[in-house]
Amino acid sequence: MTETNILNDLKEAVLKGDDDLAFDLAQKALDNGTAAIKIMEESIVPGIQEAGELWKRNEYFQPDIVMSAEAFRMAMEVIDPRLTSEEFSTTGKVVIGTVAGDMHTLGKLMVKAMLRSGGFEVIDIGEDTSVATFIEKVKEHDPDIVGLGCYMTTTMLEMKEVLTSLQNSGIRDKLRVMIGGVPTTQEFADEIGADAWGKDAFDAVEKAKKLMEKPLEVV
Ligand code: B12
Repeated sequence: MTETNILNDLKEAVLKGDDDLAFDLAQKALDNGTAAIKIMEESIVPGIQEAGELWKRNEYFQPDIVMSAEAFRMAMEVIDPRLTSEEFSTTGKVVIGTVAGDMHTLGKLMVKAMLRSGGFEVIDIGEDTSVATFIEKVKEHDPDIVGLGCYMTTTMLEMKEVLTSLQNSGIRDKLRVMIGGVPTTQEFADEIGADAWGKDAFDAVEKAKKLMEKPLEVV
C-alpha cells in the first residue's frame, strides 16, 4: 500500500467513523515512515472536517459525528506519542481546558498534541470546565499559559468569565491567557483581554512560543 493510499483510507475511516480501522491505519502510516504531523494534517483532520460538512448539509446525524469523533480520537492516540518533543516540558507549562457548557474535545486534543510537540508541558483539565475548576487548577499547577477552548457561540462568554475570575483571584498578571476554537477571533480575544488567539493548532504553538519570549509585564 502506498503512503497516499494509507492516508486516503485513514481519512475515509475517520469520515465513516470506523475507530478500529483508523487506529490500525494510523499505525500503518507511522510504520510506513510517514511523519506524524503529515498524518494529522493530510488525513485525520480532513476526515473530521468532511464529517462536519456532511452534518451541516443534514447528510450526517449526531451519531455519525460521534463515531467520526471517536475514530479521530483513536487515530490521534496512535500518533500523539510521536508528536511529543524530546525536549518535553522545557518550553513552558500550559493548563488547557474547554469552557463550561462545551463538550467539544477534538480541537483541544490537537492543540495539546502540537503544544507537546513544541516542547510544552501540557496539563489537560478536560471539557465543560467550570470557572472554579480553572482557578483551582491554575493555582495547583502554576502554568505559564492558560489555554481556553470554546467551540460554540453559546459558550463564548464563559471565556470572559474565566478571565474575570483570574483577575479577581489576583493571578491574572502571573500568567498569559490564550484562546481558540471555531467561533473565536483575534477581535474577540482583544475584546475579552486575552493575550493571544490561536487560529489552529500550529498557530497555537507559534503564539505560545511568542508569549514565552515576552516578559509578563509587556504581554
Ligand atoms: C465533532 C462535533 C461535535 C461532536 C463532538 C465530539 C467531541 N468529542 O469533541 C458532538 C457530536 C458530540 C457534538 C455535539 C454538539 N455540537 Co458540535 N460539532 C462538531 C463539529 C462537526 C466538528 C468540531 C471539531 O471537532 N472540529 C475538528 C477540530 C480539530 O477543529 P476545531 O475544533 O476547529 O479546532 C481547531 C481550532 O479551532 C484551534 N483550537 C481549538 N481549540 C483551541 C484552543 C486553544 C487554546 C487554541 C489557541 C486554539 C484552539 O485549533 C484546532 C486545531 O487546528 C463542529 C462543526 C465545525 N465545523 O466545527 C460542530 C459544532 C461545533 N457543534 C455544534 C453544535 C450546535 C453542537 C451541539 C449543541 C449539537 C446538539 N444539538 O446537541 C452539541 C453540543 C454539545 C456540547 N454541550 O458541547 C455547532 C456549534 C454552533 C454554535 N452555536 O456555534 C457546530 C459549529 C456545528 C454547526 N455548524 O452547527 N459536536
